[in-house]
Amino acid sequence: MKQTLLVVSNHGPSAHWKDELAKFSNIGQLEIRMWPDAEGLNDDDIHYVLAWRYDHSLLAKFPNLKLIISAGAGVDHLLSDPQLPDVPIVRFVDAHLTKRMTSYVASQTLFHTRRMLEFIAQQRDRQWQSLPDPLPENVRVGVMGLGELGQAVAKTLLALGFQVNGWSRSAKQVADISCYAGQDALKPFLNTTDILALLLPLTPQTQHIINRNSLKELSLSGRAKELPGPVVINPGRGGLVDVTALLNALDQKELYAASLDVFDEEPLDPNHALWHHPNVIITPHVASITDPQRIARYAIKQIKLFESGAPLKNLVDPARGY
Ligand code: NDP
Ligand code: OXD
Repeated sequence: MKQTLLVVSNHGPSAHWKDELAKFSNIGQLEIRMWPDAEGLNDDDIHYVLAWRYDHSLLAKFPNLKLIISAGAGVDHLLSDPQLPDVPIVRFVDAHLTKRMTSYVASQTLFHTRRMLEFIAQQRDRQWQSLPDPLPENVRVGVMGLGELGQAVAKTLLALGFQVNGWSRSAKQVADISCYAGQDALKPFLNTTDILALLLPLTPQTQHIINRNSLKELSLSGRAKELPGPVVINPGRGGLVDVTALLNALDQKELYAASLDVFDEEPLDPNHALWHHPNVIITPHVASITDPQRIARYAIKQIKLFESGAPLKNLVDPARGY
């Protein structure tokens, strides 16, 4: 029987996604459509969906939907859909996605520890003044979330010579990384973290986990004197951070700098105060982009697994929220 994979996204995966999917789809009866081009299709013709930030309520229209594939590693765009169909969900886990994320966090960690914000400001004023920078071995980077991306980031930072702490829900053992787990360990983790990298999923438990109180706990003692203050790097999700508290901490000099890739509302409002803050680096949700060829190959692989009755890879647990 003919099967249909529908690609749904409000953030326009480019038209060539369809061609990429077609390249890997040699399972005969799979038709590929890009929403909203569903001409000639009925709602009950849709069996698989590849989704990235779509209009909630759309998926509920498809009574024969069997599997949802998230085109991103994060699934908050799906799990926040009040009418999400009760079918398995798999998320994107990919070596290239991981490499891009490690380079983003490493670049921002090096940028801030080398005090580049201040050098860029000095350059604007043609000012020639040296500033001391801390040795990596004297800087403690804390990675919140020790999953696919967090662990890879932690290992890369370790290889660059930084001290690395990690925090997750369940206990972990990762060589040479001080691992903290659970709510009770959050304060000691933050107290010994100078540069905080957020690689948590957005769930009801992690919403605004970085707030006025948690920011005050950062890097309480033992920070190298060459690092002017703690730093927050957020490529996770905008909702992890209370931005008002973050701006306040920057203005009070409790925080030295922030690198932000994700926001509650994207694109970020052109009038938002974050744009103008001298100690904030903003990138437009590009820390790690989904490569069309790789997501196409991945989606087709998952559909083949499903069709053959084999266990799916990277299944999401909706009750856990990620
Ligand atoms: P994983 O699911 O592999 O890892 C999530 C980690 O977060 C796990 O270690 C998990 O703990 C931990 N965690 C979840 N909830 C809690 C909690 N309440 N308390 C403590 N720890 C918790 O996800 P990935 O590493 O693949 O991705 C992380 C996030 O990165 C995505 O959800 C997405 O939001 C973001 N992302 C952003 C991109 C960008 O371009 N900006 C690109 C790709 C992803 P445990 O190990 O115990 O389960
Ligand atoms: C993702 C993202 O979750 O790009 O993969 O944000």
